[in-house]
Amino acid sequence: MFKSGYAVMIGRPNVGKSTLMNHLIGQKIAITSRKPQTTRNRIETILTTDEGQIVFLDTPGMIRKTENKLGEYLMDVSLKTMSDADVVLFLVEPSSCVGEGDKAIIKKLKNLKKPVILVINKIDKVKKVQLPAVFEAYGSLMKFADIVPVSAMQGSNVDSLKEAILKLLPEGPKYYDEEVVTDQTLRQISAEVIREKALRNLGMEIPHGIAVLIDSYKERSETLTAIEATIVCERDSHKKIIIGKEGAMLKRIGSDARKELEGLTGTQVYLKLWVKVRRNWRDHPGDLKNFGYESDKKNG
Ligand SMILES: Nc1nc2c(ncn2[C@@H]2O[C@H](COP(=O)(O)OP(=O)(O)OP(=O)(O)O)[C@@H](O)[C@H]2O)c(=O)[nH]1
Ligand SMILES: [Mg+2]
Repeated sequence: MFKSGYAVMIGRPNVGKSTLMNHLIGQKIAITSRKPQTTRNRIETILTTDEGQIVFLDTPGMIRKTENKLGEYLMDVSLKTMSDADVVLFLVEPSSCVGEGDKAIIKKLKNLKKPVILVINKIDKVKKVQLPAVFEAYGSLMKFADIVPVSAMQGSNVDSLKEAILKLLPEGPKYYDEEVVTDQTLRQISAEVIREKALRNLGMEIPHGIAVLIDSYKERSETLTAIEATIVCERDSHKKIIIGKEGAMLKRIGSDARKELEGLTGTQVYLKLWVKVRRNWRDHPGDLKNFGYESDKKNG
C-alpha cells in the first residue's frame, strides 16, 4: 500500500524546523540560522520512498505576540499551513519545562484534531537520562500520536521519524514525480541563500528588517548564471553596516552566497548585490507584497 500526504513542521522560532526538513530530504532547500524568524514562507519539499511520498511543509516559527505586519503574515502562514496537514510534526527543545509559547501552540494543536508527532530536537545538547522527563512534561499536556527524539544537526534518529510519519499517512497516490524535490524555484532559493548569508554575517538587530529581491536572474550559458539582487533594510544606519567598511561586509555576504549558489546551480555565478533602504517596510502592505510576503498568495 502506497502512502502519501502532508507533514507540516510546526514550532517556536529557532527549534530547528528547517534544519530537520533539510535533513529529512537530504538536501539543503530551506535556509537556517541562529536568529529567530529565519523562515518567512511556506516551503514545500518532497521525499519519495518505496513505501510512500511525504510532502514536508516548513513554516515560520510561531510566536505569541506579533510586532508588525510581517509578524502577522508569518503567523498567518503557519496557521494556514497547519490546517493542510495530514500529520503535524511539533518540534520542541529538549527541556522538561514547557514554556508559554509551546503551551499556546499545544492549544492550537488540540483544536486542530489531527495526528501530532512530538519531535524532541537537539538531543545532542542533553544527556539521554534527561529525555524521559521531557516526554513526561509534554505528554502530560496533550496526547501525541508518537514521540520521536532526534538531532536534526547530527541526523540522529531521523530515519525513525520518517517511519513514524509514514505510519500515520493515509493511503494515497504519488502526487509528484520522484525527481521533484521542492516547489521553490532557483530564483526563490537564490534570494533566500543571500538572506541567509546576511543573517549569518550580521549582528542581532539588523537581520529581522532585511528582505532580498532578485532584480535579474539570467542563465547566460550552461556554465554561467548572472544574478543581480537588492538587500532591503529599514534604516540608513543599517545600510551602512550591511555595506561595511570599504564594502567589506557586503563583499563577505556576496562571496558566501556566491559559493553556495554555484553549488546549487552547478554553474559559475556572477553575483551583484545592491543595498536599499525602505523605512518601516515590515508594516507597509504594499512593500510586503512586493517583497513576496503576500497573504493568500499560496496559503489561501
Ligand atoms: N545543537 C543543535 N542545534 C540545532 C539542531 N537543529 C538545529 N539546530 C540549530 O538551531 C538553529 C535554528 O535552526 P533553524 O532550522 O533555522 O530553526 P527554525 O525552527 O527553522 O527557525 P525559524 O525559521 O526561525 O522558525 C540553527 O543555528 C541550527 O543550526 C540540533 O539538532 N542540535
Ligand atoms: Mg526555519
